[in-house]
Amino acid sequence: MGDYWICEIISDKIGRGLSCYAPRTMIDRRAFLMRAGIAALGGTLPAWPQRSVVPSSEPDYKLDIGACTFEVARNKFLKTIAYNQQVPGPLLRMKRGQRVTVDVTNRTSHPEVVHWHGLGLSPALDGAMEEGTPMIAPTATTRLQFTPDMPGLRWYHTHTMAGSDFHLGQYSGLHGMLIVEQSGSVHDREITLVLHDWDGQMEGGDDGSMQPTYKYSTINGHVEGFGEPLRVKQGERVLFQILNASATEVHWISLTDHRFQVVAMDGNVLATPRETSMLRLAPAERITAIVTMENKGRWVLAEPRKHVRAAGMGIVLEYESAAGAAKWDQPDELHWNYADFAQASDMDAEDASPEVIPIVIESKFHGHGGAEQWLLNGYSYPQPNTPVLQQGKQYRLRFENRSMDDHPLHLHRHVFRITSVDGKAFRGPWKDTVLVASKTVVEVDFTANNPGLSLLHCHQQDHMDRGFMMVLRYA
Ligand SMILES: [Cu+2]
Repeated sequence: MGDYWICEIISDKIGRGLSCYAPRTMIDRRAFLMRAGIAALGGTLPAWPQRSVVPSSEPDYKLDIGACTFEVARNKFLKTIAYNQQVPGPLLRMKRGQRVTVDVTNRTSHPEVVHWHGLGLSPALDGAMEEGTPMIAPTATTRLQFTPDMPGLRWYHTHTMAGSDFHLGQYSGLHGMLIVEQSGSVHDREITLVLHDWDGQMEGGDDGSMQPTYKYSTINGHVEGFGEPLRVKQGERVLFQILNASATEVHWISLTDHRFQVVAMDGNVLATPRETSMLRLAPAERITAIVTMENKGRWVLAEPRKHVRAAGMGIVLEYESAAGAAKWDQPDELHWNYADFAQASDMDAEDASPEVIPIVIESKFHGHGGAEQWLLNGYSYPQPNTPVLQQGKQYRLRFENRSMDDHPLHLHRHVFRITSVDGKAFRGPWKDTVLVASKTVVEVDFTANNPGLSLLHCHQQDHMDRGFMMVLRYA
């Protein structure tokens, strides 16, 4: 068994360039020098595997979790943890129904776990310790095998706690897109955009709470004006695949002089696509949208909120042979409403009277500037009396947010349909994450069709770290 290099495996599967680095099975001088170089840049030297785990066959994909230093803005370097030493992690493309093997190596000094967000895998593979997924020990390699069954834009990310360390958990670079391909999409070009916020710190809010604030907000790991522009051609139909991988922040996206036709949300195709002037993505939400390129020029795609764009969240979109300064039109107001994406009734087999599971969301503060504790139905995780699902039955989660914060709620291993916001009923899109605004009630329906422990939690890192989780069980 000789050395093999990660780039050799990944380059034919993944649509972006990678640089070669450490061999998996042996430490040689070249790899050592590479890593010494990383350490010299200020990164932490990752723990070496004490013992090589050499699987009997080559995996389809490798994810290597380790220290990474990247250039976020010109001559501004950030240290983080990332997959395969790149930010965002490699874009994984898989085919629906085709079994894949993924080797994950943990070169950090703490246990790690990879959550396959939106894939509906078994609890042993899904990637949440609360469901019983085994953690990957420092220096260990774990081989995962699964068959992606749900087409569309999925993603993978760490599911560890961060506490007050803004280099850990979802604050880090441990996130990447996963596109499960299916035939039938009509577009000329695909552009992937991953949103993230970096270099955070906790700051006190007016109400005595502590909120994270960030120094950099990026698209694909770069601030506006640094890195390559998005390049398109006149007349193209461009498919945008957008993921908000921020640990805590809701983001908005607008593209000057262009409109988005939203064709899928959280990777799930909309029966009725909708046109909109801007997008809103809560943490973990994904939007797939087509933009027809019919206004030649150089334009800015950016977060329309000025302070977030000032922190870097923007990128230039450039038509072929267009010249001049990139143009930005500041939108006057923000607009996004799940109800705008109501789908026509199709009289399918959905139950008109699902069993309602009430989830009341509250916070408890511990003094001015102190940490809050999040309560679901009166208890922080782990709750003493969690809901028990009957396989095959329809349920309605009724989220009543009594807190002052908006929460992106994610149900693992299932998809749900948004069915009402603040008493207004509609047949909303199928999703796995929904933003429940402060002082509102949001209902989502799902079928209990995937037995096993399923984690329901706020995707905001500091909230889940402080008890905002609940495990649903099957009878
Ligand atoms: Cu939350």
